[in-house]
Amino acid sequence: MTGNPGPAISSNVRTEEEIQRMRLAGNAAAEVLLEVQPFVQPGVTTDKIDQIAHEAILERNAYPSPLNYRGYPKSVCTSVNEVICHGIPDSRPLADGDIVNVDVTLYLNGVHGDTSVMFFVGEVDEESKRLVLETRTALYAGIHSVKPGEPINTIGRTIENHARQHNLGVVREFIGHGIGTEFHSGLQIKHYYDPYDSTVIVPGMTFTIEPMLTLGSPTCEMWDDDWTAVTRDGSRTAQFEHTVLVTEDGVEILTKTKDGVVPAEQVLG
Ligand code: EYL
Ligand code: CO
Repeated sequence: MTGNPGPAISSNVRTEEEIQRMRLAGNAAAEVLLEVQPFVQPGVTTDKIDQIAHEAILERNAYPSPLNYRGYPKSVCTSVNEVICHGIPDSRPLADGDIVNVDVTLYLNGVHGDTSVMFFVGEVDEESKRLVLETRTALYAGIHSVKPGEPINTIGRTIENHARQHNLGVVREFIGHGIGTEFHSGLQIKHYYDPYDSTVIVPGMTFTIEPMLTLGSPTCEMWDDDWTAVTRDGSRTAQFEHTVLVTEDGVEILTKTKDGVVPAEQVLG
């Protein structure tokens, strides 16, 4: 006996009862994105998108997790073009050719579900489409690399390899996170390869994977509001996010509807 308690992995593992509640929270978050989709059009403000999502969340007897979280003022994040993440909804109307991420996290029956997708606003240029579609493919490659017994850095290695093959940058400053009864629990999910992160993937873990890829340099800059992260070079950036559960032999996406509709797969065809 050494008295060493070993790495704290048990707190990252959910009970079957928590997992069942997380499926319901994930279902609801996915439904909210599908409800927002028809409103994402040229001329619509991101405040309007926030309002639609806020109402859809309350209708499901849930609470929008970001609202008042560390002082965040809105219910969702809306990140347009060069905004990497945590864009705050405002009165600017979306313009033809914009790309926008809508990030929904809700708290239902004691647990959180967190998911985001990109939407095309009107007609989008080919380079932006490529960025968005390859970012989605990178998320799925990362998800499908999840296997119990493997080190958690497999996820970031897979995502970074995909990005490199397509000449896209990977943002390093924002990472996926453990999620459950807390919005952010201990686990860190990097979207690039960290050789020193040898945490082992265990059945029952729940976390987000939410890669942000860039057409130009992935170097970040923060706006004076201290929330909005943008690319320093102003290049466009894209993000998709799912909440996932590690199963005995792989992974289950929690942020899909009861009928198995996955917004990230549906919204862009
Ligand atoms: C709130 C608080 C600075 C969100 C996520 C909203 C943002 C910036 C202070 C993660 C962390 C959403 O959805 C998220 N991850 O997928 N903070 C978040 N805030 C916020
Ligand atoms: Co999120």
